[in-house]
Amino acid sequence: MQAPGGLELHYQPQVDLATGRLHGVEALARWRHQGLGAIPPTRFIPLAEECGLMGAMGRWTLDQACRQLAQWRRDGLALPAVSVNLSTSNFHNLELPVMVEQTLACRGLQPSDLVLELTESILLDNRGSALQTVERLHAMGVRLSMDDFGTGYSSLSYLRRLPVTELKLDQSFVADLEHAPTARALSAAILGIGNSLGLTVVAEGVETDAQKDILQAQGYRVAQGFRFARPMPPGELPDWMAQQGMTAAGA
Ligand code: G
Ligand code: MN
Repeated sequence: MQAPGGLELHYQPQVDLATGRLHGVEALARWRHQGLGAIPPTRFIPLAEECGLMGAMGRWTLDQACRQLAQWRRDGLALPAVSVNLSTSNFHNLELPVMVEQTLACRGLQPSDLVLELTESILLDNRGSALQTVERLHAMGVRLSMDDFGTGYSSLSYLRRLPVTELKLDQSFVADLEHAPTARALSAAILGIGNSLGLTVVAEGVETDAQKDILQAQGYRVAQGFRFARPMPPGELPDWMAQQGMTAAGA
């Protein structure tokens, strides 16, 4: 599948704090424009949305991330899963589950190899198609992760309606952990919610040792952020893993 001009995926490791192993990698879109340089996702995603390009972008991202995971595994890397960010409009497409199934089959992957990140905004639309799509994906065995958890406007009741298996603690909480007792209390509370619902909670945007230590003391198992690695081009991941002592398949 051809990449929309200048679009590429970088990958950021998610680290299991207890074992030091990889929990997975998150695929993050980057757009390099010939004249304008690097354009941040906060700018090009709304643009793509406006231009009706999100369908094409979602398809490309999904295929690209799956292709890359399969390639890394052929290269002998032990990578449990890849997380892909899809937009709310992608989840409104009732053909998404079939597309995911075909992509996984085409790349020789299992549904459990894929995590789809969504935001609670998928429930703001009451057409019901997003919920249907999400339920079908869940039934197929694809895992769903709630991104930016703790920052939205809706009530917690959406956790009862969406079959997610993972919450991602928003990086704004992590940024304040060292200095704001409220942020610490909220991150502990969010882990409590996750634990009591049997969900994995991933702390995002971990930049410092102090943040990592606080999260670990609170019982967080998985963290992601510059403290461990920046999002990197796929060619750099094998070296990063080797430096961390994460080399052989199944290790
Ligand atoms: O929406 P989502 O949470 O998936 O976006 C994650 C964004 O945060 C990515 O664009 C990624 O590059 C960025 N990011 C990843 N790790 C860190 C970090 O440790 N600090 C900051 N400030 N940003 C990060
Ligand atoms: Mn994300």
